[in-house]
Amino acid sequence: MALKLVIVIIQRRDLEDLRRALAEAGFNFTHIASVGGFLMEANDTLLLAVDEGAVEKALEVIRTHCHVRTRYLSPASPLLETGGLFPPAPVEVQVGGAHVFILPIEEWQRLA
Ligand code: 2BA
Repeated sequence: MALKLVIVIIQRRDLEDLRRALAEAGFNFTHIASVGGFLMEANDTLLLAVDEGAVEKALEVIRTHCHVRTRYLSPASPLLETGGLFPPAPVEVQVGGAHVFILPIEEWQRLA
């Protein structure tokens, strides 16, 4: 059976639930602490090597445990820096549930 590498980027708040659910469903994974390039906030990346036939199950678990949240950003304003009176309105940003990349694995070796 073909193997796939599932790379999942999630919000930190979803990590504990998702870790537990993936472990209970029998998935092995590696957790890497990461940082989003736009918000520059801590998020988390999980790497799962799974049989092709188990990818849908993994996605189902991820879908169930990763939630969309609304964040409000206060953009830096050149006006404020020069003493202007009107701060810019916060910008609404939807974050999550999860970004998932699915790649083929050409070869997997465990070197011991
Ligand atoms: P961040 O890069 O910190 O992005 C956080 C949220 O900010 C994004 O949520 C999106 O709603 C917004 N955002 C990102 N870039 C933007 C831009 N240029 N203009 C306006 N709004 C922007 P999500 O889309 O749910 O992304 C959550 C995290 O997933 C990202 O954190 C990043 O770490 C990762 N990610 C998203 N797309 C990716 C991609 N194509 N490749 C690699 N990582 C990605």
